[in-house]
Amino acid sequence: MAYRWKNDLSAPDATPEAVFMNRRQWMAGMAAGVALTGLSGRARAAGEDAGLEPNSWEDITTYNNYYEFGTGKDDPVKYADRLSIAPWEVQIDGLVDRPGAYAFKDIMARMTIEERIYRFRCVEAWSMVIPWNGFELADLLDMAGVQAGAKYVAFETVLDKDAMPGTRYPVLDWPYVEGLRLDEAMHPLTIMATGIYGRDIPKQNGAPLRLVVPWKYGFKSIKSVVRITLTDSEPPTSWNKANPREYGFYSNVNPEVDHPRWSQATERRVGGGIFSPRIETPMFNGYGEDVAGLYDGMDLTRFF
Ligand SMILES: Nc1nc2c(c(=O)[nH]1)N[C@H]1C(S)=C(S)[C@@H](COP(=O)(O)O)O[C@H]1N2
Ligand SMILES: [Mo]
Repeated sequence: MAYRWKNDLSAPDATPEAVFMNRRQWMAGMAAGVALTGLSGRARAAGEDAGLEPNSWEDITTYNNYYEFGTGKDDPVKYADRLSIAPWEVQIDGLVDRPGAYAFKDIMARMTIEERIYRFRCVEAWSMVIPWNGFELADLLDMAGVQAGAKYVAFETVLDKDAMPGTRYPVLDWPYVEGLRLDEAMHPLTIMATGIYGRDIPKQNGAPLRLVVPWKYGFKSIKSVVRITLTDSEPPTSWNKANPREYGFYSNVNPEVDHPRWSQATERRVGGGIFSPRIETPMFNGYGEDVAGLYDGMDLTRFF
């Protein structure tokens, strides 16, 4: 299957970046002609794309949005350590055959962890490239058994008021909630991330597992998920509830639909330095070839 390349980042004491570079050399070797079943030409090319040069561990783990810990980009790294993540359970319920509280460690034992190097585009018009480790959300949903009537998937973040100083303020209606249409959730690009650079995902990035939907604005990629509910109607989402004029349910990256207060045509790549030129934002964040078909016939200005 396309996109599926196995995670071989297992060397425990190498620095993440060093392990990662070895991996890239290995990928380059593959591109030079060694056959590997299942790795599509497109995925291979993407690994060598200059626009896919990953951000540093430092950038990815110190410049964060996680409003439960505060609205500053450095609040999550300051406070997220207060959150207890072990043991962790994910409640999977609604229109599924096997509802229940699934222990994170049992989920991990059953999922195939892969590496996905994805562009990540925040609605605030900054971006990064992040080498995630994780598994396809479709595999988790299959484990629970999606029933025929399910059309949407709702997600919820943990709410621990003692550990999360930001939740004392009604910036958003806590807990943070998000949602996807079922076909978006089942798409092979949609993952639950559990790692970055081969290490466990840090708390400020949404430990122990968070959604990543690379063709949508970053706020759809909900962190520290404790509940996944299969439903037959479009679930409420936090930013849409807070400001429906500015944040739609779909929130696909779209350079032609500006935010009411700023342009979405270009973005600032984090880590490039303040004088680095802005780069053009591609439709669907560059994943249109894979996902545009999900929206055939839809007016993406209306369903923004
Ligand atoms: N629970 C929760 N999830 C969240 C957020 C949040 O504030 N709370 N912020 C979102 C936004 S706006 C972005 S851009 C990404 C940021 O992910 P990162 O900090 O790992 O880069 O997380 C998203 N998921
Ligand atoms: Mo964001």
